[in-house]
Amino acid sequence: MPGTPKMTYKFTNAILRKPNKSIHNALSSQYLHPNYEKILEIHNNYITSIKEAGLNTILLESLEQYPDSIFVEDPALIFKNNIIILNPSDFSRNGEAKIIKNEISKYFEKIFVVEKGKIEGGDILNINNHFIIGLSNRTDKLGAENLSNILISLGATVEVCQTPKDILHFKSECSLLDDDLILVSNRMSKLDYLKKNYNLIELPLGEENAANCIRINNKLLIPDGFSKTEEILSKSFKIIKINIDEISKVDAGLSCMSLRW
Ligand code: CIR
Repeated sequence: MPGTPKMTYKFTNAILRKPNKSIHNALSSQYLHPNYEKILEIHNNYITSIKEAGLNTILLESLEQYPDSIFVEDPALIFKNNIIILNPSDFSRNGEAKIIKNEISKYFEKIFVVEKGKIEGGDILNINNHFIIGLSNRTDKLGAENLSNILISLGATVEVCQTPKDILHFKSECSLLDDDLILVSNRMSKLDYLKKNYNLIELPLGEENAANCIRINNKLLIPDGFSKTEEILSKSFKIIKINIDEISKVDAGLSCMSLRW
């Protein structure tokens, strides 16, 4: 049973973005097109759940020109009340970084920008003062190195790992449950760095799409429809379930729809 929540998931605020109709044309490895009305419903449930977990929410205006822009986790990272603007790799997403910088800088003490290389928030797992950055098709060595330099200058430690092939983002198949406990898919469970340093809960086979959860204070938001995962996690956590079917069509999970601090 996890103890009192510690820093990494002790949040008071969340930034989200209103859904855009152009999400119909968001990036999708399966070439699927989500329905805007259904996305709105998921997003509303998500906001309600985040509030239920105790957070104040800041809702940014929708950006029709950026189909993937509700996934605010990818262009920015928050650490110790500082905002670090990242560098999304896909051409269709890269412009989100500059816009979110202008929108949210006012909430933070200092602003940093990763100027070189490519890096997206989905590839960054934060565990208290430590960060794991997963190299992937969206995050390259230069981006990881530039972000590492910023994080180290702010007093953090960083480990750069390789995200297993064919997984979009490092956090697509793992989530922090507690300070030393990570939920992982079978593929992620084989990463030496995770095996060596953390206790891992491995998802039941066939339920890999439940891997992206969010621990917020004493609640754990998990995707609906994964009964075996729910059974395991509900033994230790207060669960809130959210249907993510429509955002799964564009390879997204729960963490990508908010920035929390
Ligand atoms: C993309 O391919 O960029 C979006 N369709 C999904 C982004 C998901 N973001 C995340 O997992 N952090």
